Amino acid sequence: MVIFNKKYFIMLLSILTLSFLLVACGGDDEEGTDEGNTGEEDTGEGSEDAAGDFEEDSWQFVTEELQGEVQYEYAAEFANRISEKTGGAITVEPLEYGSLGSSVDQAQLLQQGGVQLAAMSPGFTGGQVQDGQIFSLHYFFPSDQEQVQEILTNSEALNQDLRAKYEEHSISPLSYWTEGEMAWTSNVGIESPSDWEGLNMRVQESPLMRESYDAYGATVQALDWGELYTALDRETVDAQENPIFFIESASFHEVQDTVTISHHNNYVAMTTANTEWYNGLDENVKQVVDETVEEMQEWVFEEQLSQNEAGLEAIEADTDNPTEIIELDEDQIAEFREVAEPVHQYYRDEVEGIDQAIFDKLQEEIAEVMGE
Ligand code: 6CS
Repeated sequence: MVIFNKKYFIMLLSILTLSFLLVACGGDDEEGTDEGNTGEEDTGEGSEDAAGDFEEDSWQFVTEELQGEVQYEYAAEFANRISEKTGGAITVEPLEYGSLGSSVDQAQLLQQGGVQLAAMSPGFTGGQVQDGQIFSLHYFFPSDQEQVQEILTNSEALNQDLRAKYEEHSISPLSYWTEGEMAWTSNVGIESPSDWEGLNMRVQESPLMRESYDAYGATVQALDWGELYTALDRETVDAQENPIFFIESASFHEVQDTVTISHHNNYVAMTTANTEWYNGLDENVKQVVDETVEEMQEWVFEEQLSQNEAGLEAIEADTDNPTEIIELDEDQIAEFREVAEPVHQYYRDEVEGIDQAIFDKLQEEIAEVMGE
């Protein structure tokens, strides 16, 4: 009995060992097959294997803002996500404002392919891409930022038709997003259109911005934001518009007595790629870029929201530089609208090179989102 058991035990051990070896070999085979499948179906999301699917590359992503500000933080987050999705094969270097010249220089650099990616404000190419000036119209987009984001994300007029216009100039807007509502800063405290009389307003390089402020009776001066603090301090310009986070971050409130919450417009930024570079990307890389840009819409919405909230709190808490915050009421806004709305029609009917179909389509899309 004991002997049988010993034999039986040895036999059983042999069978188990053999089975283990067979399973192990079979397992290897199966794993090999799985790996093959995974490789083919890999979405590229963060796996080490993803590196094998992507050739090593490095891109530059230039922004018009400094570290900590919305555009730069966007580029940094984008860089992290691209690196993660490509298993570290592709690195993206975020660049802050000033590292490659002025905002206009940066736009030109993107167009020439000197950088692959840029966060770009339409205001700096308004002279070239006439239709991009639609973002300069006052009281055209809603004031509700959720609605603005919905329009920017889903609009066909913007994401297809306007994109095609930009692409004629080697700029591919992959997405449009809001950096928040813009407010006016000044020393006079702007509460009605007549308060603009005699003020010199700082604008970006967009001819339509001139028309918008001309309608209120102001003069305008195009200036890069890097020169704006000094210009306001020396009173060579009297007023400017920007989202609250940027007013605080660039310290414009230190050299201006008032901030007017006017609800007149939003600060729209675009994630852009050089068109020839983007079109030449391998399909799997293009897919990762598109997917990341899409995901970033929600991320950047939350980012601007928290930066704008923090900016307002910081301005209010800055007792060394007291700033009066004026919020326009409905009647005051109606006064501004009355003067601003004819500029919409002027833009549509008079500005040379405008595609009226884009204006009409976008106007309809806006009305739909606003439930009008
Ligand atoms: O006013 C400007 O020119 C700057 N404002 C913002 C919010 N971002 C960069 C831009 O160049």
